[in-house]
Amino acid sequence: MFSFTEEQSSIRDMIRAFAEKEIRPIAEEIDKTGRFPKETIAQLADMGVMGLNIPEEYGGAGMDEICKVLAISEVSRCCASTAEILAVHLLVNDIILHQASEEQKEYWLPRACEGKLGAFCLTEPGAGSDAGGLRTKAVQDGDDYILNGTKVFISNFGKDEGDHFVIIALTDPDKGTKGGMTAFLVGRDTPGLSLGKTEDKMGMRGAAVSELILEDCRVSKNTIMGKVGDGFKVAMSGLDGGRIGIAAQAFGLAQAALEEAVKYSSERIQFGKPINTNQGLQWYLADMVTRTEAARLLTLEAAALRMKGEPCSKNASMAKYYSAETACYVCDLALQIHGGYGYMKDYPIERMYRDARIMRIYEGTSEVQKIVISRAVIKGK
Ligand code: COS
Repeated sequence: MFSFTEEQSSIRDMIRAFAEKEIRPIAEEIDKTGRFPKETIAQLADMGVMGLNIPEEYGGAGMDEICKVLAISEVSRCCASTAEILAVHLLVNDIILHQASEEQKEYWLPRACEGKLGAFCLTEPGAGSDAGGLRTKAVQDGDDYILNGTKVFISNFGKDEGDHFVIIALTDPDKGTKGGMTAFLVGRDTPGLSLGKTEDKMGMRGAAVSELILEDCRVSKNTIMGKVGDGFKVAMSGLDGGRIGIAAQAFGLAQAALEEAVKYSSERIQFGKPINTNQGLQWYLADMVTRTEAARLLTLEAAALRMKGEPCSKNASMAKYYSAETACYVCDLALQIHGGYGYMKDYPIERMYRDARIMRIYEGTSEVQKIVISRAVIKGK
């Protein structure tokens, strides 16, 4: 049993109440229309949630990693798309906080707290699981760098969405992941940075995901975060925190699907009795709740380690892997319990089933998480 501080419990309760009142009622509509919930993001910013992991001196709420997990999971319990927007934004906040210069922090962090969205740009057409295979180049020209390349599947980027971008680019192609990549923090208005194709997705339809195109995009050397050559480490250590966020999103969604399954199976009468009086179905529910709880505890454990500044890559990957698999497992069984009705758009489980599927893929597939976990365990970490 994890015991929470007063601050952690109160953020969880506050966000649960807000999500029930404001997010759940529009979850179906934003899924159907693919509309970005900008009013929700503005409300979350007003509540301090968009700057949750930013210290008060930059306009944030100064909360810890456990609060982040609780916030994302409570939002996800009502709408996974909205939780994705929040999780990616908090990942970018975290990278800026830990890697940016003081000048960059003073400029970008207060904006982020106001709800101006951050996006993380690592993936490319030829660099998915092999993130080190990216081709976007940053060539130095005096005090500037010229960026050229294409980033794909960029969450929080759309026609009207996305304010600032963490971009990982090659500064020394010969060195690759070993000192050849650099992280840049670039604003949307930078000439040469443009919006490509916006994706039409199976799930997470309220969250904007697009291509980002860089064509002779000239940026000052002051946009570099961390040291030249440290970009892959910036990306990977940022993803440690990001994966904890996605794990939270995944167990929050699993919790939601479990609740739908319990409700439906209590009300649905077949053979003259509620279907949850059948032992086969009870065993489904037992597996669903046990796995959801295990995912939650793995995620909180990873968050607690990260909060203490201890190495957490293995734990973040275990949490992300297990939570994502659990979200898919629980949504699948919850749909099965709903029978034919679960396949129809009249019940929320149909949306949850689609939303869950990406969780085994983004911010590192389950297979990539297993690479990270096994490498750590072989090294005795
Ligand atoms: N924190 C800090 N540094 C890290 C790190 C971490 N979590 N993980 C790796 N690094 C460092 C390594 O220490 C190494 O540097 P040194 O040679 O100085 O030690 C460097 O980064 C290269 O690491 P590695 O050799 O492990 O890189 P690989 O090319 O083998 O890639 C995987 C490793 C597969 C784990 C990585 O490419 C990955 O995570 N891929 C998935 C990408 C992803 O999640 N994409 C989603 C994008 S957001 S939707």
